[in-house]
Amino acid sequence: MKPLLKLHTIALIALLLNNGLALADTSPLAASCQQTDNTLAPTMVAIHPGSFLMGSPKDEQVRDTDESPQHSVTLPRPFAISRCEITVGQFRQFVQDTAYKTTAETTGKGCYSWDAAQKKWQPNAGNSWQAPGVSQTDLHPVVCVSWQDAQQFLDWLSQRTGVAYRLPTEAEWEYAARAGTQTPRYFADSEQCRYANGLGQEAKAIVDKNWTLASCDDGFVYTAPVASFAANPFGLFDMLGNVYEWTLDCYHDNYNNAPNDGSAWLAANSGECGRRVVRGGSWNYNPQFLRSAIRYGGNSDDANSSLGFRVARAL
Ligand SMILES: [Ca+2]
Ligand SMILES: [Ca+2]
Repeated sequence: MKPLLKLHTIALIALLLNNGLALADTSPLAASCQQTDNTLAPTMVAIHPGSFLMGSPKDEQVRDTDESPQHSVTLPRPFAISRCEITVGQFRQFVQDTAYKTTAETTGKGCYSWDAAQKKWQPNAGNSWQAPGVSQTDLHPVVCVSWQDAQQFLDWLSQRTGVAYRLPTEAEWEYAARAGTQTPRYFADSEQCRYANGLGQEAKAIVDKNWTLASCDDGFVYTAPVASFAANPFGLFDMLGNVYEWTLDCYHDNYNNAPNDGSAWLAANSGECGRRVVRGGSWNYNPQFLRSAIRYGGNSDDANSSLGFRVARAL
């Protein structure tokens, strides 16, 4: 088997080079999220084709019924996914180029934000990606962006680079997050603060006393600059935690009749396309809920200060 594996690896490297994608390197992490030869293009990681079990087993703690039934998915082709969540700086390039106004800014709904005094999420009409109510630099993940805003960013990025970018499908997202693991998360439970920005002891002051926090301190009460934590086995940062991520798929409340080839599941089988699947949990998530299988349907025009996105493309 070894020679075959070697050939496969060589072929993939050739594919990467042909597509102008960077292989994993050891350059400073934040800088590695953006290609240096094309400042518009996010750094992408090529993902091998393969099979995995999507969803959670019935005995996984705090799972929801929408993660059932667990089913086998085979992705027949390689694809690429951005190494990091899209940053404020990357989104700013788009807005500066197009004068785009996000749904939070145009609908009057603003952005759902964490009210640390009231200890609950509240719509805040004054909050947007530029002022999400938490302190952000250009290296933080962009938040307060709706699914519709993500589509506009992707259209612009595709036009400017000549490459068709899109959101990852839900199956691609979970395959990339699991990175070969079948456990609830791609790190040991005791290692949360090394791998993910979730709720640790640092967040004590902003959450209700009854909330469960990790026993460690991860150093970030709200969002962290992308790639502040260790990568998963595929070299992807913040798949769990930091900010939730939009995917392409319409929401279904279970996996009955879900596609098994990694394609996007849209309106078929009563998909709710006004809601899009959101993945990965966030800085505001109880450790038990930071899981590769967790999912919910967010209204496509909703903006939230714990919700952003990453991009994907075919190879
Ligand atoms: Ca945290
Ligand atoms: Ca994330």
